[in-house]
Amino acid sequence: MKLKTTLLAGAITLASGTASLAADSSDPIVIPIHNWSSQIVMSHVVGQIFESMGNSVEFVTTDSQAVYESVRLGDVTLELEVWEGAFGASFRAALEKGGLHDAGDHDAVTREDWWYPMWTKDACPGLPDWKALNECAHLFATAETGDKGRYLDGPVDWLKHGKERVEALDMNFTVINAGSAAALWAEIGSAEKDKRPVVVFNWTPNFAEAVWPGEFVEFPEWVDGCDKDPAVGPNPNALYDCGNPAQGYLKKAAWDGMPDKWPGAYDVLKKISFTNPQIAEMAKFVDTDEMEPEEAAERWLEENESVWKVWVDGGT
Ligand code: TMO
Repeated sequence: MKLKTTLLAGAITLASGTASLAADSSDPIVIPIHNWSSQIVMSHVVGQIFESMGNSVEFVTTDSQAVYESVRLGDVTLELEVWEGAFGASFRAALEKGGLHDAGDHDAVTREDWWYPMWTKDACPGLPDWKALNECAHLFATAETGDKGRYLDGPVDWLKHGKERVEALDMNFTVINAGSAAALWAEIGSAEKDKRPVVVFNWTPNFAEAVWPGEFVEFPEWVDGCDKDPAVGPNPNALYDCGNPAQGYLKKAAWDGMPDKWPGAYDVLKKISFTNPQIAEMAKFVDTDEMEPEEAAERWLEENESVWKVWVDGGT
């Protein structure tokens, strides 16, 4: 069977004159795992697809910024969720150094920024404008933040530059970093009981949008260079004086050595494209339904064969 496949592959190569269709290496494809649910479930979904093709897969838990250096060096094979807002800068820096490449976009459109559940707007009707938020800062004051408003930002490795933005826009807020994604959901959940105004870091696609209707704060629109050139954005002397991209990309990235070492898996990686609802559902299985990520991935694959099987066998 193996011989026949190889011969057939050889014939196709000769006929088409394209790259070799050699078998994938038996070394494990190394997939990184980070600290938010959709990325963990998606990584297991794709890992299980690769395993179904006969590949071996290894998962490693890594920092979500440092991972681009690891992919560039080939210590990690790929990254499935390159969010423009959080990781665009690290991804671009690694691209410039060389060793990793853009393996295509997901269908999903992403946004990551300051966000509030809708009841917050009852107390601060000028929202979603950031200046209105700033005028309402006292509504968000806590014992911890004194007369400043409290903004609960994401874990530090998501590098949201919340503190820099507060300074650049001269806002009356104190930025606190959550220790985990779960701490963000706990903050919204506890505010829900008495409809206390809160503003926290959030993103889409995510399970949260189905649980708590809400909106992103509208900051000065993102302009390329806002994180590199002080002249860009409303404050001529500061970086990070813009919101994150409101229509951000979600990319896949791969080590440059992947196409040669695992051509079959690489071909599938290139075809993989998840939508906003698919990604939100992956997160929901874990964050709402409390499934283990591996179990959530199995369930997703079972229920979505028509989505992923075409990536593997071309839909035949
Ligand atoms: C990187 N994240 C999706 C959590 O903003």
